[in-house]
Amino acid sequence: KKRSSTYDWTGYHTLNETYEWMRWMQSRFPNVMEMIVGGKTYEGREILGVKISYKSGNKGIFIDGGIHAREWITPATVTYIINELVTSTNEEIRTMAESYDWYIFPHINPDGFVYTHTTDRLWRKTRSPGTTCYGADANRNWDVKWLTVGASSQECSETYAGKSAFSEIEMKSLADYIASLNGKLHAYLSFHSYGHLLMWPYGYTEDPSPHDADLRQISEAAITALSKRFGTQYSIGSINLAIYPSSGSSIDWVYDVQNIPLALTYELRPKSAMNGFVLPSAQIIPTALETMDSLIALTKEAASL
Ligand code: ING
Ligand code: ZN
Repeated sequence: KKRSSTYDWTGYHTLNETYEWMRWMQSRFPNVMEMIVGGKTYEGREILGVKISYKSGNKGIFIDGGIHAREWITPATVTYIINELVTSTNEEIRTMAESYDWYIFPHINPDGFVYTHTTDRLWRKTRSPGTTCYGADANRNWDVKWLTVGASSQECSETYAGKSAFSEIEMKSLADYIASLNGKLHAYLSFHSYGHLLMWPYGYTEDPSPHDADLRQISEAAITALSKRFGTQYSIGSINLAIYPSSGSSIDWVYDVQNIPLALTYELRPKSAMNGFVLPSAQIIPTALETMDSLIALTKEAASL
């Protein structure tokens, strides 16, 4: 088993390795980092996060990964972001890091992630038992236009919305945590894979959200910056138009219910592949680097939103 001090981004990690690394980082940087618990899981695990704060009075940026268990590049990228925010000496990263309070959760579906290690690498959903199948799609379970479009009422479907809105304790408890930050958040960023996309609300309708023009401008700046390092080409658009109609997603809930206009969701590498969820580990660092570039541009462009 790897020691926290040798945790790196040349390979993927288990949930326990990442949680241990987060605690170790907190012990190294106790003045700027604190452990936060964003919620709990069906099987009794914690949704563990870190808050990074350099000064009081900053607005917050909330980042999550791993809502879908098999999208392994997302916790890998999110932990990389944590590491950069506290250890980078790059001037632009330091300015960004110290201008916000960061609430970062690499794994918001821990039970599912553990299951991708033990049993089924391509598991997507949570692990709550139903009558015939396990789990709900955590990104169809939020209380916003729940089960109206692009979601299933069939327990065994990959996009099963759950028994009811917030039936999944992971999403219910995390939503309560987000709501408790009431007014503090400037942005919400949710990481998925795959497809090279940067998207904004809405998923549940093709109608433009009130901030469509601003979000397009911010996203354009972000993907331009992202492309500079390795030439990776992203596309942008509302979730509904850029990927597919979908209701009950975290980003639409944060946008509509929490009134956070800067709500964006990434579909990281690869662009396409036979099995896009199994991204070679040699691509973790390149993915994380270009994503950091986009984050710098995004926060600059969005400063006035
Ligand atoms: N894609 C996302 C999904 O949940 C998405 C697309 C993102 C929908 C944000 C709604 C909101 O289906 C993957 N790959 O999971
Ligand atoms: Zn996903």
